[in-house]
Amino acid sequence: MSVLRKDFLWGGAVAANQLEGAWDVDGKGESVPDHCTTGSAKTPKRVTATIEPGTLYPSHEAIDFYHHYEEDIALFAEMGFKVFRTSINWTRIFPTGMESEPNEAGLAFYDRVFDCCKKHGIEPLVTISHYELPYALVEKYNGWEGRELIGYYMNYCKAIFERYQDKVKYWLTFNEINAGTMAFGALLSTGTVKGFTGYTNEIPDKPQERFQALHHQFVASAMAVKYAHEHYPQFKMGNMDCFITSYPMTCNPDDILLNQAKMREMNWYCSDVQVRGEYPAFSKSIWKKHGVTLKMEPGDLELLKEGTVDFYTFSYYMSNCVSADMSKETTAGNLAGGAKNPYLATSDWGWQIDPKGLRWTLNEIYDRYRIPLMVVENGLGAYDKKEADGSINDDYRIDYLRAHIEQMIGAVEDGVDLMGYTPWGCIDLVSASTGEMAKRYGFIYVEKYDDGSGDLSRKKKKSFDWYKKVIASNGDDLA
Ligand code: BGP
Repeated sequence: MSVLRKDFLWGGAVAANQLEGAWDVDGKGESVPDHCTTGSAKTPKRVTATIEPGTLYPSHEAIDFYHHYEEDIALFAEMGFKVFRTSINWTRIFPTGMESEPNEAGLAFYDRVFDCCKKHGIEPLVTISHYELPYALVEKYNGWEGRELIGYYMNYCKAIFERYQDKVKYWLTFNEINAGTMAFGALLSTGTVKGFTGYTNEIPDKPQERFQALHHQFVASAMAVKYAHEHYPQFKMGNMDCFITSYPMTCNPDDILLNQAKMREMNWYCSDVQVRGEYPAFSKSIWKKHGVTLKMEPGDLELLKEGTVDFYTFSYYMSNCVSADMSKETTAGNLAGGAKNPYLATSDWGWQIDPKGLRWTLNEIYDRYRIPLMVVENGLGAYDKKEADGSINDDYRIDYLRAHIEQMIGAVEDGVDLMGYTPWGCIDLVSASTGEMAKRYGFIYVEKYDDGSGDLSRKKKKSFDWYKKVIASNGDDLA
């Protein structure tokens, strides 16, 4: 008998910019990903100041969910999804982020998407800002470094809360907000890349800007949560962190301390603010280490206290190790890599596969906060191969997901209150880190390739039927 809640939210997750396409349709403005070219596992993406003719920008067409959403949501329903995590593309609603009135055509698109979900009995879980900052805000304010963005974000929140109050109950204020604690986050998350063009691995790291931007995001998040609680008591508001699970490489106390510092900076710094409503005591040491001086306004700290989230969500793909010994072999990872763990295998992109780490992580988070948790991203990015008969036998993906679900169930047995599970990229989409299609996560294959070719047709992979069975049995049948 399943130990999971009867109303466990099984589903899948995507982000608007990675699947919608239609980047300039119906009044949509340009967002940061619209300025990022295709990359690969070996070649980083490039950021361009203007849209260069003849260059491929994967977000421009993506998998054209904009025109295929009915077919796609019907396939999700066929798998038995209870929830669909997607995001709203800010620039569909406010093309530059700075307009005073929302774009009706953009609002109408998400009406259609949410109505379609409802028709199939699927609950939307909406990320308000998922790496989709209006590019105009980067150019004018250096992204979230500008305090003005708090006001623009609130205009956006008010417009979508008002419009979708009867259609959406679950909201996440920012995707992987802790990306701002890492150099990588400057492009997609904080948007502190004004004037930058070139390869994404060349973006200069400016911790002062990142941490200031992050403070503005915390204030904006708290303001949105407070406003939602006051005006729409039916809403459930969540945070979203990219959980970077790390272990000390050895029992050398140097490794232990270093790992503690890393876990604090990358994981707990942001969620302590969003869940507990205050900067943790160790923040000062982080600011000191990076030479950061935060500018705060009167009332900011009170606001953080008043806008704490109702549930905690996170992405989990991999883990890594922390070593004081710089000579250790390193490994890749989403947002952050680390030292290689000799006990773990890696994905084709070098991310270490660690299902037990998910159980450990769920327990750590729940011990710390005691609010409901949800795993809103998890999955295996892989090169899928189409057989001669057209089938895609992604047993490696099934193995990955099965192992993680088993550990998730283990965590529930340990006492964790887990609301749901939405594996990443339930339909193939553009990779956030590399901008490629070749890194596939889906239960549904999409005929779209990195050279821009493909007729965009959809096809069920082997994992499609497997996941359907998992959902139908509420996690009992993982065979
Ligand atoms: C997370 C992002 C997603 C997603 C995922 C997988 O960091 O929230 O947007 O893309 O990682 O990463 P990638 O697409 O780089 O494989």
